[in-house]
Amino acid sequence: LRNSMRGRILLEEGNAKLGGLADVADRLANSKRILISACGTSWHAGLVGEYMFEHFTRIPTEVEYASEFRYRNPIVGSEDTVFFISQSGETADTLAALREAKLRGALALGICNAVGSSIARESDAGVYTHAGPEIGVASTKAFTSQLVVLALITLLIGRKKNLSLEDGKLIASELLTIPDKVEKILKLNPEIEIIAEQFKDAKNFLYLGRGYNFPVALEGALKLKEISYIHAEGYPAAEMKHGPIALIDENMPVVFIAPKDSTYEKIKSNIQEVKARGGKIIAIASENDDEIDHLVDYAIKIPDTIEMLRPILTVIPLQLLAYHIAVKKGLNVDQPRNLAKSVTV
Ligand code: F1P
Repeated sequence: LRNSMRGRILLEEGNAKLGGLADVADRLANSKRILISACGTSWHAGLVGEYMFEHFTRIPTEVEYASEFRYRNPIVGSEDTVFFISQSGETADTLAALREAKLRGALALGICNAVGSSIARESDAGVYTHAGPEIGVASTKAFTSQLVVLALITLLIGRKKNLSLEDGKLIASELLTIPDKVEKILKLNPEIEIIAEQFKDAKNFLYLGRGYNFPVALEGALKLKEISYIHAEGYPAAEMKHGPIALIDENMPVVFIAPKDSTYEKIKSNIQEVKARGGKIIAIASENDDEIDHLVDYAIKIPDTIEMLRPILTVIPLQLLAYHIAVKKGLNVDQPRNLAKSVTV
């Protein structure tokens, strides 16, 4: 995270070589469309990137599983930029999608953690997240670093496009506050461990969020699945009524990503709907939110930031929750069964 912050500072000084991205910045900013292609956790980072890019740069952006890219004859060409996000830089589907996009003339940009990896080498340009080696199979710090990089890229495109100076300054100054806020959240570890104890025997979990909190819900569910083998689903909170609500009873813990943002009022009604059906509720909430204590069983209160950077903070308690549940079940969190660090076939 701090390495990415250094990138931000260079960028602000106007002399950045953000992993070579500055050289292609004009083509990127003039793209007709941005596609983001990735797998697993990196795909969830891509979803956050879609929200950031469309919100601040107004370039139409789509996110796609790299594992589907080559099977659907995608319409991609020289006016498009395709980002390939991969912690390992070796994921076979992401690499195949990259080759396909390059063949079709798109600008192919990589966001990778592993220096010198195949995706990094074959991209036209890109950014290293420099999050350090991921020891465990499940991607965690790579995810938060990918989000920081996507915010930096939003700033880069924004500088070339229509981002207001005010917005730019706000994003840049908020980014500098993130490392201290992350430290504060990590101090909630004992509290999260106690919550994990209550839920370690659950058979299913639901994760819900709206807006920027939706990809975080997906990622929270994936972390739990990957390392604790508990079935978990992430949904946009508004989709709850279109199916998942049928699953809710006293045996279904529901995790709401519920910071005090523009989605808060709607999320509160979803919380009430779950409560009325006896579901146990854990909320990731803002540190100044006293109201939520009356609505949920457990509220994990974290420092706040601006909307686009919030996923960097809200995901951390979810990573810790999955970690503690897995440890309490006696599982090896670094080497979960059936999962490979790099899916190279
Ligand atoms: C993608 C990914 C990871 C997941 C696991 C399997 O990897 O799905 O998100 O945690 O390691 O692979 P990558 O392309 O980001 O390296």
